[in-house]
Amino acid sequence: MLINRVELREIRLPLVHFFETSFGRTTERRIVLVRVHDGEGGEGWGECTAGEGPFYCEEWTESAWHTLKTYLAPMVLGHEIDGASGIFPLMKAVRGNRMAKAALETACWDLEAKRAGVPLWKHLGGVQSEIACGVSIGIQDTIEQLLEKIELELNAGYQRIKIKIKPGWDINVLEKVRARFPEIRLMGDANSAYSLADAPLFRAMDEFDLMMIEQPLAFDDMLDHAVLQKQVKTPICLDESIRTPADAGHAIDLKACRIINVKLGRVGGHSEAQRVERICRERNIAAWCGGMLESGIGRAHNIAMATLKGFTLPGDVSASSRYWEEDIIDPPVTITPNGTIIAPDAPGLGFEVNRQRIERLTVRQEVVE
Ligand code: OSB
Ligand code: MG
Repeated sequence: MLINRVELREIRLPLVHFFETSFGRTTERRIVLVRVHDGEGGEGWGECTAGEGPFYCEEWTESAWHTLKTYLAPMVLGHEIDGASGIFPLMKAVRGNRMAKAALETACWDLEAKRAGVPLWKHLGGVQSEIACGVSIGIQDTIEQLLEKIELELNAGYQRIKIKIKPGWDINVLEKVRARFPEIRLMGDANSAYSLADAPLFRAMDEFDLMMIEQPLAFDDMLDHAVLQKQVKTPICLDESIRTPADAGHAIDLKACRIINVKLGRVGGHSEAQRVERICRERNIAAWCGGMLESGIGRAHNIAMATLKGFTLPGDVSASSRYWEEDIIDPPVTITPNGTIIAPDAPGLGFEVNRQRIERLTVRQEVVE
């Protein structure tokens, strides 16, 4: 296989409801899409999961655009490779920038699966034809609004509820949510809003019987998380801290977490995600698929990844309609009444990319050949 053309596009896509975390509020996504061509009529699509600013991690829409255009696309173009697993190594000279790399790498996986005529999830080695889904609910203006949202998502069938927490929107909120919904699978995600000095707060959260608490401490830390995990019963789940398969191994060695959130962009694409999944599976650490407010293309890639055997807990992969008035794939992603998504049968991503709609949403475009 050989990539002879890489197309970059930035689209703007307004969210149906703002999404707020401890690091800020998003109302409109700026998404970089990548389309790769093999010169034989084959193409594949990928999505960059970087945010609009460098707040979740160092990457953002603008940095990914320039990195893809200036460095990554030229490194990949024109090289004969055995398959999509050969793409990540071609980009080795660029350090970090894994979300930019993943956008290109995942596009090549879609292309390869289409060339093979098989659904991407099977091509990756996925074994679950139906994946379990949860939702991530952002910080709301009032607790009443949050409770209403939770009710709505539970009625839709979602299997677990994650709420975002930050100082001032944590214990008080969890207490009310737990009182109203005593039985549900519930968790909190802090997006690094706390420090070890807050250990007593996390000990107090033990009484809410949370499935896990996600990334309570610094985005680049493992040692403090290991200290905190010793002091609390609730499992710690790492998100931001796990950027590579080596990170996953180190976090497990250090007992910094008991659960890992795997994000395709954060680890650099499908090949690296497969390695993280394998480490989790072999070392009995539960893994689940995280989300980054993806459009349909990134969402379809997440679904494919989440069919791997090690993804044993409900992910943050949910229906298109929770995010978008109209998605850029057809059909949009929907969930079953049991809170699952059925992996698609069609080759590659398994959803039709709506080019007309993408064309209308595009604010800039670049072709690297
Ligand atoms: O920490 O998991 C996170 C969204 C943007 C940045 C970070 C995170 C999230 C989510 C949303 O929780 C998950 C989703 O619904 O896509
Ligand atoms: Mg998170």
